[in-house]
Amino acid sequence: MQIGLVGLQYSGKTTLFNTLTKTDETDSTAQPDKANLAVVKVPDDRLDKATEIFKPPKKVNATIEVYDIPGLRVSEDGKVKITPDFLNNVKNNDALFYVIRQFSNDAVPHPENSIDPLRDILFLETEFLLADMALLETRKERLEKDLQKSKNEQAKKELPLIQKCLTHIEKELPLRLLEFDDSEKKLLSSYQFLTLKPLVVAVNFDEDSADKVDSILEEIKKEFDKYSITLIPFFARFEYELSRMNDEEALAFMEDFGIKESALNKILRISYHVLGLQSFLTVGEDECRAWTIRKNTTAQEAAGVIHTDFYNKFIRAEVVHYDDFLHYGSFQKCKEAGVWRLEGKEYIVKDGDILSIRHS
Ligand SMILES: Nc1nc2c(ncn2[C@@H]2O[C@H](COP(=O)(O)OP(=O)(O)OP(=O)(O)O)[C@@H](O)[C@H]2O)c(=O)[nH]1
Ligand SMILES: [Mg+2]
Repeated sequence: MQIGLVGLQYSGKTTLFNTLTKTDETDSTAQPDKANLAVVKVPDDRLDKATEIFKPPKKVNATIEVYDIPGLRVSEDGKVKITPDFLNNVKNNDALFYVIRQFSNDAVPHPENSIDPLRDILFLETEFLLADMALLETRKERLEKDLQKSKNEQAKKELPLIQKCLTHIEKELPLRLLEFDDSEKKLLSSYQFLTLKPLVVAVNFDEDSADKVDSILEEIKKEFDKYSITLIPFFARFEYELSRMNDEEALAFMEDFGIKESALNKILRISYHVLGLQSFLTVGEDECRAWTIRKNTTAQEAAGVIHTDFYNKFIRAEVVHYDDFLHYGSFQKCKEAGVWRLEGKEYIVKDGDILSIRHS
């Protein structure tokens, strides 16, 4: 699973990346064209608690990859332009985070020389719509040609789907608003349409404008409600400082500023949700571990995430929900209470299930 940080130059992407990954990649003022990729641990209270109980030498969090893409800058004609390199970088992500600038900082001028989050979001959405439209049109022509030549079964199936997407996108609406059935989703998955990717719009405020957060978000919501986006306000500079502190200092700092959850936690939690992901746990004295799965994953598929052998040789899954485990305190007590179960391969795993796979 990979999240791409996307935006205009100097919107705070690398600052956010450094916060999320606890790395120190040079900010864009020193190395303008460098993209950064890192694996981030997904914070998980349940896993922490399970580790306290079982005391294994090893704790393994679920992970997510974050890709920091160099922002769009002004080209020679004085306008901000989309480039093929940029589009290629954006394509390879499972979800997009638009990092939108709301902070002022004269040392790093906004490429449009003014702060206007609505304009910047609209710019990205429009460019991505146009890129998808061009791809759909090319594909449509290709399929029509194929069908003229022969009775290509694949093309016969795909053409109405491409047409459905084109009709929608010509109304200037992103593809993520369309409903698709499973076979359509499969056909679409090879294209990497940009407006089909789940989207989070992260607006980067400075501490001085904290009192403006609600009104600015409200304005954005009003304008983009129809686009089905998730909005997150954050304070890149401040959060970066916070991520360099030890836990105690950070907690005191957050209390002072009235912040309940760090951006790191909030962003990862929301991304998980937007991506339709959840986790299950495996616990024991050797290792406690959180595993990432999509919603509606079966017990056999979940077993396959641990090891392909577990998928192939799956017999049954022992299942207890984390909440029940915590409530009763041990597997034995869960058995006595009837909340410990043996489930077959079609069982749909729930977020927070503790699994143990029986295999041959
Ligand atoms: N005052 C202030 N400065 C910020 C904030 N966020 C980022 N900056 C500064 O703005 C400059 C650019 O930030 P980056 O995070 O490198 O921006 P970027 O989006 O990665 O830029 P590109 O990679 O060029 O697209 C850095 O010098 C940051 O310190 C903020 O919230 N407040
Ligand atoms: Mg950068």
